[in-house]
Amino acid sequence: MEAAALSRIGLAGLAVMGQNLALNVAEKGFPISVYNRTTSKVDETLDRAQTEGQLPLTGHYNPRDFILSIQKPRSVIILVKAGAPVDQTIAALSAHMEPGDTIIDGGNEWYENTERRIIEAENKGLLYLGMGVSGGEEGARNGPSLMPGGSFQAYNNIKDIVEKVAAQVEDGPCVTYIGEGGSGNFVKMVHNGIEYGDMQLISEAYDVLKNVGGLSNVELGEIFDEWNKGELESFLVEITADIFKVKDEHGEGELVDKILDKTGMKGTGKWTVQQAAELSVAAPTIAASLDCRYLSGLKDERENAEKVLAEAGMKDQVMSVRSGVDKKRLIDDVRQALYASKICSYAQGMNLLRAKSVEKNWNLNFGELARIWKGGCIIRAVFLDRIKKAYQRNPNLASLVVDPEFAKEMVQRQGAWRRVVGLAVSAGISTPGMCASLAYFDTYRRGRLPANLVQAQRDLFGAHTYERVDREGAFHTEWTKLARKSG
Ligand code: NBP
Repeated sequence: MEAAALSRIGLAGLAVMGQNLALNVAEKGFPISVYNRTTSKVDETLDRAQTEGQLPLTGHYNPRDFILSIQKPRSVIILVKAGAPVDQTIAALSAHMEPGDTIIDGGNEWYENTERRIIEAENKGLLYLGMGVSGGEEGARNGPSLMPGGSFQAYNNIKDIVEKVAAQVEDGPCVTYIGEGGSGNFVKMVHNGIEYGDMQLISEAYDVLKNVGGLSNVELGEIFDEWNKGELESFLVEITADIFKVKDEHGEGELVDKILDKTGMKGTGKWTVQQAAELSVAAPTIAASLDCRYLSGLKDERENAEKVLAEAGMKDQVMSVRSGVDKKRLIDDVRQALYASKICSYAQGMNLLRAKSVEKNWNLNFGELARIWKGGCIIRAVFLDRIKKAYQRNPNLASLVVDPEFAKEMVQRQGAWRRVVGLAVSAGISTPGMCASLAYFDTYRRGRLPANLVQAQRDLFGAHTYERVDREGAFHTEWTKLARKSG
């Protein structure tokens, strides 16, 4: 009897991401073996492979048969829940793997877990990649953005596959070798942090237009459609336009108004903010977006606060601000405020990546990162091409804010940005992301800050010493004694 042909690659973990990525790989002409702990998902995937075009996909019901069905050196993608399930899956699969084979974890994994697993794999002679996958279900099926980091040799083993499977943009497939260690997971984590920031900023634009501008959902849908034709063109702006158009099938009006205002999260935004703090990198826009998710979760407390403060005499200022607003101008101002705020948010994300790259010696290529985010992923946007070019012009750019082109754009938009934030503050509509971005801009661009006073305070109560602007050295002053003497 002729032995069945071996598959080019294997994929274990057939939930949303795994199933769709496996079908994508098969559709690109690479025969693939699949496996899942609960075997009904293997059958589901086999059914889909048939109905979606008789794709070259074979199903396996135990780890041994699965591994032995793959040609050597074997490459196996794992797409299971991050954390312990990945270790358990590696243990089950690696028992049947041989030196030279490769494991690729495609989950949203904490980068240090990947670094630990790289060493564990090395001890067995196995190669290891931690590969960020972005784009959700649709991206996995039709072309995600892929961020593989770890063994370069492992990357070369699957390069032909991932380059075909990834989203394609005019300057190539949305995949590149990110760097050593857990760099692929780290980059994916910061991508998600930036995604938090983008979503927060868009929700603030919506809040200001709806409440200060008095715009209806129909108008909002039209405006976001319009914005999606210009500098803000992006997946998130496009889907936001669509959201405003969906009617509620259970009642009057649009569905968006019926959704409970509590945002869920899975942890990558929190990790991003924790890492920013660890590395002493300011990421206030991303942090504001995380804080807003926490506050959104306090629905009952917020409703109570609204009541208590109304009883204490709090008046709603929205109507009085709205009456003085030129709606057309507000819409244009909010577009500009959103764009300028986004630049600052991306500057924070990129600088976090740079700090980590220096710490870990990853040698990240920021232009390439911006390029592979241009397609497939949730933050894909025309604007990323400008970021790519900024880093191509100057790979050592201190901040996107000081790239000559972005600098010009921020200066042009700062008037509109300040008007929007000012109006929102007077109306009592919180715009923490836009405010954080503007404060970041205004702090970063000022040659002199009030940090001199903080240094004086630190020296007064803790003898922490201070430096002077006009002479070298560390100084300490007996502030209280001198103040009392002269006072
Ligand atoms: P889930 O994160 O929901 O995980 C479900 C999969 O994990 C199933 O295949 C399940 O097998 C398997 N699994 C679990 Br749970 N515990 C296991 C164990 N102890 N041993 C073996 N398998 C186990 O799947 P997903 O939403 O497809 O996401 C996969 C990864 O991709 C995650 O890291 C996720 O964060 C990441 N990601 C997801 C998205 C998205 O949009 N969903 C986007 C980007 C990245 P079972 O069927 O036997 O229970």
